[in-house]
Amino acid sequence: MDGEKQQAHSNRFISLVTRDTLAMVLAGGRGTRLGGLTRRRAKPAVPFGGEFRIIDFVLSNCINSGIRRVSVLTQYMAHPLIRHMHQAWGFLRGEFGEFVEVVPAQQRMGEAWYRGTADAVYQNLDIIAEHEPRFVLVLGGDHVYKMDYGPMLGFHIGHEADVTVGCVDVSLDEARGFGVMTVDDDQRIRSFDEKPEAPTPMPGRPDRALASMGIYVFSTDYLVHMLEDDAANPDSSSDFGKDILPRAVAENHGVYAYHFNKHTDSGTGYWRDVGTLDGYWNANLELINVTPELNLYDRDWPIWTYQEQVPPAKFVFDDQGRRGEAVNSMVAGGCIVSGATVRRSLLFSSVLVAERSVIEDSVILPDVVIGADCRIRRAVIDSDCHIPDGTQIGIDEVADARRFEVTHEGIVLVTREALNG
Ligand code: ADQ
Ligand code: ADP
Repeated sequence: MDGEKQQAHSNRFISLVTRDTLAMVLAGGRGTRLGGLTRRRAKPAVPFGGEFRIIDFVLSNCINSGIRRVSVLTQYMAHPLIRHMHQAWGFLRGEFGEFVEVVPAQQRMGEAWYRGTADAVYQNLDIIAEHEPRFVLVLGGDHVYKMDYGPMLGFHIGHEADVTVGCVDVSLDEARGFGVMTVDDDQRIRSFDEKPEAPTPMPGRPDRALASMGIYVFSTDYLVHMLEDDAANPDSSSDFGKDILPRAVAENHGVYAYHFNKHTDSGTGYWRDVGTLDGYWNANLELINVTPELNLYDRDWPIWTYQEQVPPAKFVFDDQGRRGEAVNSMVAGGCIVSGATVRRSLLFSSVLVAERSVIEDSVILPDVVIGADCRIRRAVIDSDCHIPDGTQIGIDEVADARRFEVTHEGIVLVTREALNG
């Protein structure tokens, strides 16, 4: 093992390790804090960044890290996700033992659907048995980030860990929504509390806490042992954050923290939990900045996805000679802006904006039609919405609140249900 510890930092070694890793992506959660955006699709299938879906980021991380055996575990509202997976992620070659596969919840271990995240993996232990990987990388399917998992696997081996938890530092206020840990000088986790009321700050950083990213490297034998034990305990909610990790720490197993921010070239590292509508709106509009933290132009780290073939975006004068334009905005293919103005907004594919409308600070999902003379500010408009001529959104708070979901930061979510209801 000592030799291996030393090798853990060499690149060749890491490529062998990533090849001996199976990733299991948890993509079944509902994501209720995204409100109407997840009423008919699981959160990992929510569109993001003009042409992607949230799950594309974690899957691209796997492929770009050299992990080419990936099972995506689905449950809630899986259909849009499954369709997207087939369209975008069917390109790996089965004959080389590579795959990105969608696993439906199928009650393999009895009558029950998945109880928690650990149970989702437990009910699919046969996939692990079939592939016999040395390591299992458990990943959440609902974060937007760029991360090379190779160094985290190297860290796991270098520390002879049973399980390694990816973590980031966040404000104490944010920390209440995450698993929060404390570590010793060797990065060994000494306490782990899921969503604590009063998060413990980091030493010397009274305003920050170390939060779990919900991603774990497990040595396979250890994972199997922990999950089988947990399954035999009727009092467990079978969740990694609530049950497995606190128990592993309490029983003094080798539980280590891999601090993502510190291991990136910039020392910061882009990672966003787009779990709330405010967070979702903000993370999308951040992409419009001149030098956004998330660089989608990085040829060394492509984000793979599926996009329908559509013509390039088009900006035209209307028949009265009014200019159609978009500034400080990103506009995907298939869009037409005719005699209308778009500012500081992100238009996904095939959005039509008609004469004299003005759109500002908004995120418009695919296939939306915006009629003439509309005024739209600080909104997220779900796919397939048809906004009638003359509609005002984000102008009159009281009127908005009567029809739509409005966040406490004043972002208006427009869905088909709300428009038609
Ligand atoms: P949460 O995000 O609150 O906290 P959870 O809702 O369990 O945890 O979701 C974790 C992942 O599992 C998500 O990707 C979700 O889609 C998926 N998931 C949930 N239930 C599932 C099921 N039944 N089947 C398949 N997939 C399912 C977790 C950790 C925290 C950590 C945060 C980071 O528990 O410790 O801080 O992630 O966001
Ligand atoms: P996603 O945006 O996640 O891909 P789609 O917008 O493609 O989901 O919707 C999937 C299908 O459901 C499409 O055929 C779409 O026209 C239809 N659809 C969208 N919104 C609704 C709705 N509110 N009620 C019924 N069907 C809808």
